[in-house]
Amino acid sequence: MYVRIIRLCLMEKGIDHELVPIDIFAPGGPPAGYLERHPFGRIPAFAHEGFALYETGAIARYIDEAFDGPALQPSDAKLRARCNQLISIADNYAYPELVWGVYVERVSKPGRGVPTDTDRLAAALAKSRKCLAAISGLMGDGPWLVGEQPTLADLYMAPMFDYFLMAPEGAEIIRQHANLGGWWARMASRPSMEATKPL
Ligand SMILES: N[C@@H](CCC(=O)N[C@@H](CS)C(=O)NCC(=O)O)C(=O)O
Repeated sequence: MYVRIIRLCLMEKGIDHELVPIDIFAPGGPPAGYLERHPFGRIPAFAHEGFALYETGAIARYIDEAFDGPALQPSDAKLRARCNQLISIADNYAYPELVWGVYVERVSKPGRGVPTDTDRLAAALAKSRKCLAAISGLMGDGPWLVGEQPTLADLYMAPMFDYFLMAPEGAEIIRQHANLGGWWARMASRPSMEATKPL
C-alpha cells in the first residue's frame, strides 16, 4: 500500500531504483537490522546516496523535490494546500476505512477463510461514503484530484481505491460520483499503476 505510493512516485518521475521486499509480518518480526532503518517497523523505508528516510509523506515530497521529472506538487499555494489536504485525508480517513474497514473485512478476510466483522464493515462503509463524498467535492470537475496534472494526491489515493473497489460495495459507492469514476479510469490506466498492481 504505502510502498506502492512511493513506487508510483519514482515511476512517475522516471527514476531508476531498487525495490527490496521486506516482510514486516514475518513470524519472527522484521528482518535483522530493519528496525534501524524504521524504528516503528513499518514499510516503506527509503535511501538515496546515503540519506535514509522513512514516513511516506516525507519520502514522496523528497523524491518530488530532489529529482528531475514532472512536478508532483502544485506550485500555487492554494493548490498545494489542497494536495496536502487530500494526502492527509488519505492517511487519516481513507486508509483505515477504505482499506482496513472495507477491503480487509469484505475481500481479504473471506478470501483467507476468516469471518468478516460485519459491524466493523457496516461502520466502515458509512465512513467510506462520507470519505468519497468529501474527495469528490474537493476534486471538482478537473481530470485529476488537484489541478491539471497528476500530483502526490492522486498517487496517494489511487492504491487505496484499488483495494476499496475490489469490494462490490466500493464499486457501488464510487458510481455515485461521476468525477471520481472518470478519475479512477484515468488513474488505473497509467503505466505506473499497471506496473505496480498488487498480486
Ligand atoms: N505512517 C507510515 C505508515 C506506513 C504503513 O502503515 N505501512 C504499512 C504497510 S502498507 C505497514 O507497514 N504496516 C505494518 C504494521 O502496521 O505493523 C507512512 O506514512 O509511511
